[in-house]
Amino acid sequence: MNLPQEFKQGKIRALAKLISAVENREEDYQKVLADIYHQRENSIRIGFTGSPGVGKSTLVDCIARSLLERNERIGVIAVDPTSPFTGGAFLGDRVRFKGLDGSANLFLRSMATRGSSGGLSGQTDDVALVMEAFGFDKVLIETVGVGQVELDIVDTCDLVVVILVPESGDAVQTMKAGLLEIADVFVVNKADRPGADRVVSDLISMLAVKKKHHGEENDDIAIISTEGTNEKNIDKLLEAIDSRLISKIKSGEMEKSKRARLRKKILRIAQERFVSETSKSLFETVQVDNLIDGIISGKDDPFSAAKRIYEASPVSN
Ligand SMILES: Nc1nc2c(ncn2[C@@H]2O[C@H](COP(=O)(O)OP(=O)(O)OP(=O)(O)O)[C@@H](O)[C@H]2O)c(=O)[nH]1
Ligand SMILES: [Mg+2]
Repeated sequence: MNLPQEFKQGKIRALAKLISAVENREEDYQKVLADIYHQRENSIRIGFTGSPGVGKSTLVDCIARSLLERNERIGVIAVDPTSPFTGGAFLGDRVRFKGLDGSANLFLRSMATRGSSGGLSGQTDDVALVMEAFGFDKVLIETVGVGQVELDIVDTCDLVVVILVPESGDAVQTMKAGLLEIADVFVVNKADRPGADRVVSDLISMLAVKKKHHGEENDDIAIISTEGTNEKNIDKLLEAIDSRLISKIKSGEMEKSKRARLRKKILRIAQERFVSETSKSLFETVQVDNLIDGIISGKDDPFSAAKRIYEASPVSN
């Protein structure tokens, strides 16, 4: 049986293979993605981000279980994981939730985007797409919150959960404006430790300031204290996620951000193609070594050389 057929029948093996093909940018992967693109039905992507060790995996694990109990099918992507999913709960569940027909309600995939040109928004987006086409109701994406990667998660997810811990106190004060912009739900995890209340009240004041400047739009951004390891307040977190999703859909914000993401995605795909094709043809036609000789001997410089290449190329006309 061929791969697309097995994929359509819900075979986990086919899902894993297709994800690998996408990750490795195998030949024709875009054609395969195009074929399955419209098999997705209203699935939702939720991003979980935060500094290393704040409890992202623990919370993703808890949320995944709760969603499974609601009979939702869940895909999980851990991007650049610094530590593996602990506790073994996921592995155990993966077996337990596996149907007799080889289908599964839970599928976990770790992936490395470090160094890849598409970064988080490229590859992860495509892997999530495969999971959605496979039939998962929700795809949970864990990314370590460092720099741009953290902010890129917005381009991949419908909803972003930003996780802090009591020790984040000072960090909240100096929190990048970007992080405040992207959060749909704030979690203060490890609330069993001292300082959680302080972080919560700092967040409340920051959101109030933001509201003053930007109007009412983030009225329903929840701040939830959790204890991941004790599974405490997971129900509250799930409620906050649910209600934020509903309000984003009702207000039209979801539609708007979907369109914005699609715009970026189309551009990125076209750009990738364009850059790879043009550079291939450039290096086939241009005598680069001659140019280098000219630069080294002092007759030419890299800027003028590049300008001439560009002006001689079909795109400049
Ligand atoms: N005290 C306490 N520890 C917790 C809580 N939640 C998670 N932890 C612990 O914090 C450590 C890190 O948890 P992870 O879930 O692996 O954190 P992470 O954010 O996924 O970590 P990275 O993926 O490495 O960035 C583990 O030892 C957890 O058991 C909590 O609510 N309270
Ligand atoms: Mg983790």
